[in-house]
Amino acid sequence: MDESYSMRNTEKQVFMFSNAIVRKPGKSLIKGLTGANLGSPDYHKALDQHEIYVEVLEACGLTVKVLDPDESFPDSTFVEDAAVLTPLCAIITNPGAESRRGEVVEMKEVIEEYYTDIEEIRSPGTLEGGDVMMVGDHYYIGISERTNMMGAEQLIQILRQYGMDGSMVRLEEVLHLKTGVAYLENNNLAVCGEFLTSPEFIRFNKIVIPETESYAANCIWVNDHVLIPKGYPETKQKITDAGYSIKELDMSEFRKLDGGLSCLSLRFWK
Ligand code: CIR
Repeated sequence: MDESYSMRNTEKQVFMFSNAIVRKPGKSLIKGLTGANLGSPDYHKALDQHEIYVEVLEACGLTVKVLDPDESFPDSTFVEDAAVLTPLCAIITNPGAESRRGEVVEMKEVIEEYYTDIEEIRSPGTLEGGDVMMVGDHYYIGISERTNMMGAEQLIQILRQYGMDGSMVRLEEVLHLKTGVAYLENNNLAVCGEFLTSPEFIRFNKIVIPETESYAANCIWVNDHVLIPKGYPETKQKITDAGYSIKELDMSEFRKLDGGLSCLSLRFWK
């Protein structure tokens, strides 16, 4: 077992991410899936925002592998959905969105550079990484339009083989689980909308994100910083009050495609 991982469990120590994988948006981004009704993203603006995203991850201490754009998959900049990376193994997903299924082929090759233990979610199971929230060695899995029970069951089986575990959370209103909830370590959960009353999350200290700022519920903890989207003052105040150092990023173009901060990277420890 990975030494730092066992330390996490026995001493309740949070350990830091060392790496991230991202993919630059391609011009085909404008054809990405969306239910947002906010218009088409501006490709050049998206590229600039993505570049800053990478710089911020680097400023948080991560080594970032930047993949070239893949024009054949308009949503492929949202790399989070193609894999679930744990300290002990990587799981290649099987996206529920038909147009995104092929993204996993190249992602698997990239992940092979870092992991030897690689598992896969197989049809008819579907699973997207945006539906998977890691809390220590437990993974909450959203049952959504993209992730079905069979996909979630497969993931739980895999996690158990490696001494971890998972459980399912049903969602009705948002795209992915992490559209509405973010674990910020230290038992703190940023939470919005339908997840405020989820029995699964009763044990956490809740940082309640107001409905008017629901997009900001997709924020990410990166090595004691919390990255939040720019333009959400109440969220900024609440997370600052919880003791975190905040980094704000303009996410306007990715928001037009229902994409948030977590979706743009796979963050891990290799
Ligand atoms: C999609 O609908 O698949 C993309 N337009 C957005 C994916 C966002 N990913 C995520 O929340 N993990």
